[in-house]
Amino acid sequence: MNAVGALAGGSLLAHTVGCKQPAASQPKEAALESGPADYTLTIAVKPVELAPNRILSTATYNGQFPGPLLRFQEGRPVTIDIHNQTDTPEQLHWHGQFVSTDVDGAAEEGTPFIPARGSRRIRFVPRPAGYNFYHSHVHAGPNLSSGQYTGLVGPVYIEPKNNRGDYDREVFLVLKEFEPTLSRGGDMDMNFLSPVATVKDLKDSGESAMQASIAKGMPHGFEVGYGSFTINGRMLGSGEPIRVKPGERVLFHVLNGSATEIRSLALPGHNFTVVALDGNPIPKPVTVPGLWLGTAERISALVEMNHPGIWTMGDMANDDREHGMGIVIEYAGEKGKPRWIAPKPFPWNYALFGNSGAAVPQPDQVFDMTFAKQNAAEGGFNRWTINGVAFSHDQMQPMFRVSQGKRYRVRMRNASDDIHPIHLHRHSFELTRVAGQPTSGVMKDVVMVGGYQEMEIDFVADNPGLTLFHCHQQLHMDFGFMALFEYV
Ligand SMILES: [Cu+2]
Repeated sequence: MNAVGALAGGSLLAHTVGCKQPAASQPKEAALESGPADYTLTIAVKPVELAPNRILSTATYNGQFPGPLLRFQEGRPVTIDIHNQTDTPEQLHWHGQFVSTDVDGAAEEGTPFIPARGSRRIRFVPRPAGYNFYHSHVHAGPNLSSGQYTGLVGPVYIEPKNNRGDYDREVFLVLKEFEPTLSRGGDMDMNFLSPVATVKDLKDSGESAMQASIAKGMPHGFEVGYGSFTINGRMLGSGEPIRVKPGERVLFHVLNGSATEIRSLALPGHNFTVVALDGNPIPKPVTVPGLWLGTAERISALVEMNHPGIWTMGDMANDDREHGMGIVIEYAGEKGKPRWIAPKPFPWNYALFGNSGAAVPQPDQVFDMTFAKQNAAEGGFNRWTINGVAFSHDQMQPMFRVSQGKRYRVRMRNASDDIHPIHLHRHSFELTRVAGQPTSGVMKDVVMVGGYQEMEIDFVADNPGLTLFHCHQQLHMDFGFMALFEYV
């Protein structure tokens, strides 16, 4: 396979990326108006082959899923042409990067749309280093052919200026489902987060709201389920295996590109040594038996290939893995069918990756946020609120005010039983308290807040402009779970 980098098992990349390396000596401001772009991304509906005879039609970047792996150099400006060949305006969000509101790709912050049948050229300085991604950031609402339900997701790797790390090769993995459908599904049992402590008043208010809604005869709000599951756009067994040699040290860059789902990943007989979360190096590497990723989270983890065989690396949820969420790891010289062995359940605690009990600077101000669900309140969909307010796309009123240079703490309280992968645009935040447990040193841009739990994160207001804060679960963000910070 003639692929750029090592997007294992995926479709061909090299000839569709349309990139050229910008010369280091290129004048910094010359390229915006004229001349070729460094990269071109074309949004168009195309057929995508998930498995033999399993071909579906969805919006893609450059006719492929995932979109091309874009490798940027930290601090070196890039010019990108984005063409939209669909009939609906698009937003392309540079998730995890410290860019300006003009290019971030969020209409709520004021980024111009890429017009239907139109184009936009943008330029920005990629940073910070690490594994990020780009994706559609439009309001899909009930339309499961829009937003991140489509194939509009692609990986970005921003090379650090120095310190390449100790590994033999890199493999990029994009986890994503297709064929979404609505259901009145019940709650998914998701007991992997640790600590497990819930907060009584959050639980009481969430449960009484739910009971009141059911007593009024309301059904459960809609949930989204999927018909097919893929890693790098191929269902388990349909793509190229990842071919390894004993003793190799492989650095996996894993992205949960799902619109709505939490994913896990395990490789029988192997451990993962996590080195970065959401692209940011953690204080020290930590070895775990498997990975958990909320929507939009990324993990970079080293695996030492020291257990020869043919293995399925896949989601720990049997049903999802059997419907495609996996990829085969094939050691040189080994033969046979891929084997799957479930790992023992293990707790996933973000504080494991941080400095225990270490002090963090006092914030200049604390924002309290309570998240709540109004069951089936909006045309059968759950409506979501922050401090009692559902975000309105008609008004786009900022809810919180910050001043440049100050440090803020967001104390999040989840009065619902769902796990929410909470995302802050254009900034990173530091985890300071996870379900009551103090921590420091873990920098992220998405974090899962457990059902009826609390989480505290700190960020420094260092990138002026409207800043979007939202749950990254598309069904939640589209039905109210958003807020804007404004710099004053
Ligand atoms: Cu959510």
